Amino acid sequence: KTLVLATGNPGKVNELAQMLNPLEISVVPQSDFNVPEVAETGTTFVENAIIKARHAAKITGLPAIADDSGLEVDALNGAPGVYSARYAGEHASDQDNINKLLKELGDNPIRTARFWCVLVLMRHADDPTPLICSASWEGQITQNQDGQGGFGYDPIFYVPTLQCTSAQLTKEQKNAISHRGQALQNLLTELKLKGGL
Ligand code: ITT
Repeated sequence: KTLVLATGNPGKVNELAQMLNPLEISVVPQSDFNVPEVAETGTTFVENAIIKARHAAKITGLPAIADDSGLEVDALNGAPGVYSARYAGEHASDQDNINKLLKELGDNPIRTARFWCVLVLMRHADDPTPLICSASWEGQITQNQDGQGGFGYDPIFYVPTLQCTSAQLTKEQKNAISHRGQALQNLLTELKLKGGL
C-alpha cells in the first residue's frame, strides 16, 4: 500500500517517514508526484489539514496523509498558531519566524507554549470519513536559540522534561514525545481499529 505525504515541508517528511517506514506502508512525499501547493484558507489546523490531504489524494489518486501544525504561545494570545509557517511573511524562513517570535515576546517572563499537530488521513479525495487525530506538546520559549536538529521553531522550544530545546533532541527522542509523534500514534491506533488503509 502506498500513502502520499501531503506536505511540502522536508522537516515533516523526515519525521513522518521515519515513523511510518517500519510499517508495511510505503510512504512517498507529494513532491514525487509534483503536487502543487494548495492555499491554506482554513482558520483551524483541522480545516487546513483536510484541504491538503484532499488536494494530494485528488491529484495522485492515492490515500494521503496531511499534517497541519503550529506553535501556540500563551503570552501572544495563541499566536502564531495556524499562521506559524508564515508568521514573518508569506515566504518567511524558519530563522525569520524565530527572530520575529523572540522580538514579540521580548523579556516577557511568561514563556509557556505548545506545539499542535493535526493529522488527517483521506483514503481518497471524496472520503466522507477522514481519520483526524491531534496532539500537543508542552514547552517554553527560550531567550536564545540552541541546537541544530529538527526544523521550524525547534531551536527556541525548551522541553522541561528533557532540559534542552527540541532542536537538541535526536530524531528518535523527538518523535517519541512530540506533538507529531503522539498524533501519529493516535492515527495508527485508529487506522488499525478501522481495518487499515
Ligand atoms: P505544509 O503545509 O506543506 O505541510 P508548512 O511548513 O507550510 O508545510 P504548516 O502550515 O502546518 O506547514 O506550518 C507549520 C509550521 O509550524 C512549520 O512551518 C513550523 O514553523 C512550525 N512547526 C510545526 N511542527 C514543528 C516542529 O515539530 N518543530 C518546529 N516547528 C514546527
